[in-house]
Amino acid sequence: VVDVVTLGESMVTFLPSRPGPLAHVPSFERAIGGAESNVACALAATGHTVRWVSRVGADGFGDHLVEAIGAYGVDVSAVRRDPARPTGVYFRTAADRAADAHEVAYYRAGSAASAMAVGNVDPAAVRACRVLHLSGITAALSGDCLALLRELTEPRPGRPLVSFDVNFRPSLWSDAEGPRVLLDLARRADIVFVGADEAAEAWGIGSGPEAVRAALPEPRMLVVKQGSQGATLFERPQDSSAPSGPVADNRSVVAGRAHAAEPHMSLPRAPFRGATGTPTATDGTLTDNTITFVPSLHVDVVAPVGAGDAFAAGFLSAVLRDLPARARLRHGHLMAAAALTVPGDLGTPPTRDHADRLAALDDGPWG
Ligand code: KDG
Repeated sequence: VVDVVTLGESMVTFLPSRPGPLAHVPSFERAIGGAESNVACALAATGHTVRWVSRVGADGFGDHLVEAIGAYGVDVSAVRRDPARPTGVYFRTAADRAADAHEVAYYRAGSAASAMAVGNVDPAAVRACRVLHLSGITAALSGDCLALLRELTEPRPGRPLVSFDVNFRPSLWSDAEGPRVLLDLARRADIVFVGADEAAEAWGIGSGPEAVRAALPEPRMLVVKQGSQGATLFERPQDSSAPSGPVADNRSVVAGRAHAAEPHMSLPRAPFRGATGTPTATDGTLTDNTITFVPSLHVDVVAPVGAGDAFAAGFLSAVLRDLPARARLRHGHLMAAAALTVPGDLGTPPTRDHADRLAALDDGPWG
């Protein structure tokens, strides 16, 4: 049983040699991307056992992804090669000061990863973990991929803790159903990550964190990322009446959590136990939540892409180590800062010891 399994498409990423619109970029440098493998690499770099499950083409780009992700210490033995379909690639621009939006050009339709399906992903490779991390990108790749995510998030005995990053990519959704599909998947997860702006865009709700929680009350932990402001964690107390399931390796991912056989969609509401942090929750759906806000670190942002994945990795690392709410968010911010300050998706995260020391400071970066 590894600490974390992530499942999703990785792509060879082409980073521009200079800022500006795609039409004006003369050359690109090869790197690796893919939200779920980014999470895997960051977790492996910080000392966790991680497996990345996917499909890539039987081509040179597939070789490169498997080698590069494996070199981070990620177990890539469950990655399958598809001789009939190519590895996806994408190009992106770097924002210049005049226009801070960047362009992304995906070449991934019909990719090897888009053929991931219930019938070709080894269930044991996906389930033998403490945390299974998924994202909404996979849901957009194909009907088979969506069916796979639905299967993996099905509440059932023995299900690992499911972590879900909404990752709404409007350009990947050809129909208007995307936001609804993502909401339904998020509702089945134990831990959800979503940007406040992303939630507002997808679900047409207010972008305040409380509005996001009101739209998504089910996950036990909901992290609403508020860009350079910070991140808010909403956490419901664990329901001690939930039956513990037959999982042999039922170590406390979160202390005492009976995580095996919970009917996630129908858990009774736990009684109000007060909130730390923001005591502003007057909405009835928030009264059983503990709410913790931690501001972001101030860094000179080079490229924001990959920061959300790094945040998820830092947070999950702290969940796996049973750290309290504030430390979980701080570890998320510390990992995100490493990704924000490099052009590619993957920064060099602080060592675990260093991150623990930084997260424990009372002022300094958090002041
Ligand atoms: O989170 C970073 C990813 O967005 C990037 O690596 C590409 O996975 C990717 C995607 O589908 O957008």
